[in-house]
Amino acid sequence: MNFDLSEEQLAVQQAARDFAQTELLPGVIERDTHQKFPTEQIKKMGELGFMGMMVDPKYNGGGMDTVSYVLAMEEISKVDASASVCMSVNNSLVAWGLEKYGTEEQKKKYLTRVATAEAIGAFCLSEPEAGSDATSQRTTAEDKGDHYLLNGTKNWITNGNSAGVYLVIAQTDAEKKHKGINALIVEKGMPGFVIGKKEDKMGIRGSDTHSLMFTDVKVPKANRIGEDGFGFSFAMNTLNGGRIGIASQALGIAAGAYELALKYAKERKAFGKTLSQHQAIQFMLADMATKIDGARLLIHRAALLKDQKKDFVKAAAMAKLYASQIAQEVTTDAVQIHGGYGYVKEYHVERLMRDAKITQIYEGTSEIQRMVISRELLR
Ligand code: COS
Repeated sequence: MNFDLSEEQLAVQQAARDFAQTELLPGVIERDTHQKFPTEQIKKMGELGFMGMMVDPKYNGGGMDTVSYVLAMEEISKVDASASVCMSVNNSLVAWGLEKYGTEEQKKKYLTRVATAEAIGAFCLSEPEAGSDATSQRTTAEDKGDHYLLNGTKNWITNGNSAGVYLVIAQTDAEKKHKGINALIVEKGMPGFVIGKKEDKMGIRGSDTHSLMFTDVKVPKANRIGEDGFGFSFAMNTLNGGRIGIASQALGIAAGAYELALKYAKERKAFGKTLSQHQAIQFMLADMATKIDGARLLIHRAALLKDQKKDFVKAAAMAKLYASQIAQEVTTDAVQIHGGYGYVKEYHVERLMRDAKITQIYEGTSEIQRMVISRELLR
């Protein structure tokens, strides 16, 4: 067992930390308040290689390992969870899915642009009546010979308006249930594809979450990922890895709030001494730091297993379940340590507390993670 990070991994971590402080921190409160997508920042993240970190360099990626990716995700999430969810979806769902299962033609046409965020990716599985129950897809992709005719509505789609490339899951043959589902690459601007309403969210307010409507959208057969009927497996396999990204986001949110609380506790005085000299606060900080370390170890193990091409499904689900849980607890404690200041926007921790909640919901709720974990334990 080796807990040391390589020089390259440390450099990636430092670069992400620097970027977050210099490029993401300014304006993060305003973007949250006004629900403004970090367009310029994501563009720069693409140029710096944060948007296709694990992609092969021949498709414009960074060729890095998953451990480097989770380190960068943690640093970006400490400051701006809206930017980091865009980064997570782009890297671990869209880029990974295209690279692992796409044809050479699809990789050249789409992955090369997704990896640099020239075209941001979106992953479209959830529907108004199919979130956790993902096999109940109502969106249909009717087989018309050389193309599919796509009809239906997708909900809560991250990067919904800012994306250029959409991976859409749809039912082709309902009789075959989940084995009749396909994953299609849809481009923004295809006739019949309309971006629907933007959600007004509790947290990650800088990220653009939309519903999407498809009416008789003609998607060429060449845009199907994998064999006919592979769509549900594609979605499941992709989400297995995506959960490592969201776990890292939850960890970063927790760690960001903890770092702010630690600093504040050393500065703020009450009853003639700093907060950090009160045992009540010391014990809170100890619990927060222990939870963060526990989450980090689970995440790094899941990332390492993935890099070693070993089975990481249970490890990823455990990492997401735990990291998202402790993100609730740690951010709430960080607000508590800040007292009244914690409840106002300028001190950042209230935003982190709001941002933390979604990590227990998207890319598989905590209940779904428990299903995944217990199935692995009991099979
Ligand atoms: N990894 C790979 N394949 C998986 C899988 C996983 N974690 N979980 C299920 N599958 C496969 C199964 O092996 C099965 O395929 P085969 O019939 O070829 O063996 C298929 O998926 C259907 O599985 P199952 O019969 O268990 O389906 P269920 O409807 O009972 O449950 C769950 C599937 C609940 C695990 C699935 O619907 C799920 O993960 N839902 C959450 C989806 C999600 O994360 N939504 C958020 C949207 S993205 S923000």
